[in-house]
Amino acid sequence: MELVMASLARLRPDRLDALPASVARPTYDRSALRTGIVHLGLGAFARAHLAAVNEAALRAGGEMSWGICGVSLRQADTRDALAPQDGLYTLVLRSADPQGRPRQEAAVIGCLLESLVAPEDPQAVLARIAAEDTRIVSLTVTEKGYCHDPASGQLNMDHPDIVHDLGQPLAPRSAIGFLVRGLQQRRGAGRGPVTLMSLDNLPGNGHLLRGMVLAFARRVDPALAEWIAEACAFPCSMVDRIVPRTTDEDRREVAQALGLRDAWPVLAEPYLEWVVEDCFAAGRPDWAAGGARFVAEAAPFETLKLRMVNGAHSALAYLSMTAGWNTVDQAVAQPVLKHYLSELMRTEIAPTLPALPGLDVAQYQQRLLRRYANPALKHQTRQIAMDGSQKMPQRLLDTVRARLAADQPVSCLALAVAGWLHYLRGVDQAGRRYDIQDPMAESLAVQYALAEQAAGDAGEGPGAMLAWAATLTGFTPVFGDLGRDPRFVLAVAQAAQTLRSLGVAGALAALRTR
Ligand code: CS2
Repeated sequence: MELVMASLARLRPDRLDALPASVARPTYDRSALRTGIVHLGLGAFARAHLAAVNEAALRAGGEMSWGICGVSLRQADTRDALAPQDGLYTLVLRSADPQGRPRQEAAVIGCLLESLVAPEDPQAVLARIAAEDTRIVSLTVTEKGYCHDPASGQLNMDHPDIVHDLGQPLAPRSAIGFLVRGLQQRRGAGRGPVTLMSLDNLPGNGHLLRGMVLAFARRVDPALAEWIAEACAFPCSMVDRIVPRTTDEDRREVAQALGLRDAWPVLAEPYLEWVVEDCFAAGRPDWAAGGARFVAEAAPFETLKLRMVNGAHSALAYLSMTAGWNTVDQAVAQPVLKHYLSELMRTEIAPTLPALPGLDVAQYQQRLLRRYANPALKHQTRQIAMDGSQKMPQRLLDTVRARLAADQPVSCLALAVAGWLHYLRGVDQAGRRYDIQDPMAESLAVQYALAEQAAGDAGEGPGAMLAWAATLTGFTPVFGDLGRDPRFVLAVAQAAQTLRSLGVAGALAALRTR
């Protein structure tokens, strides 16, 4: 197979005519496209979401000033893969028909005009942000890319990248550093304001980004901070599309479908949602042509999505890591887990959601379970399990807070939280070890060891798990003050106890019979 791959010609603009007719491709004059969007964080998600919607707007005859310059903040691998293809890549939407037969739709995306690698040439990135033609700077840098304290949402001024960037105007490392230093150059050159648009899974992502940017800018130059606050826009948005990491197997399959070799295609589910606040400082593309919805306030949509899609995803991922279920479809094929997720959503998450006109929560939940069950995605539970410290607050703990404030039970949510804590042991039920990938991995390991010690000191019996849960939920960077609520600590202790004594399937079944 490798030989076949190597012998195939590479995807390139002059070879688009060789593609099978079923593969969509740019229908606009790519050579006339100019860069209006600088995107920080050129991962698979941005290429399957923002770029796909932007491409649809161009194909629908949109303005030719909205090409994208993608920036990788760390590695050169995406640029290295895409540069020989002149930025072209394939987006494959995968699903299965009701009989489970795979279905897919492929499109070559053309709106990525340039890829930069920030550590190689930070000044080129700053120059792009400051360029006359740039009107939107968007971000998918994941939760940890904001260098904030997950529980409080404040910029962490002691974060090594922030400390570094405050002293390095021309060579920042963090997204926040690039934004502020780029805007500083922009203002210095007398250019107009831009829109700064976060597309990460964080509540009030626009407000959060604004807070981080202004906190950093105030340290650099208060007048700059004032200009940004007055002139730039920070729309919040809810983004939704499941995009698993591309594997070599995917590369081979895409090559077969294309008859050309694409070094980095992206695979995604067909489902896509993007609800974005219509406040832009310097215009925007007509993304509605690609399925985006413009609203006055994105908050209720964000809460719905973060609590349902991401909350249930994280619950599933941690329990699956312990149980040894490797992919999301494999996990939801377990009746006990599927039942648990339904109950979690129906009885504990849904009642905390803000009202959204026209939303049928039961239908949303059913569709979500079908999306998880998509057998063509092979979405790894370990991918979702990453960076739990950054994800827990908005995905599960805010929901716990809302339930406790209404004096409602939290047993399903507590099982998800206990699932995360249990996962931190780094070993599954069959004794297989895995790495904890988390920016707070070290502190979490220390806290975990303290919890084990506290449990040991408390001796046999229920007191042991209570001491364990109290120590772990006392980790304030993630739990804030939630660890001081005895109702929560008790619920987590009970859930952790059942996980330990009955295993994942047993604990899920026990919850069912309660
Ligand atoms: C997932 C999300 O990796 C994760 O943590 O929960 O990336 C999820 O697939 C998307 O947010 C779906 O829109």
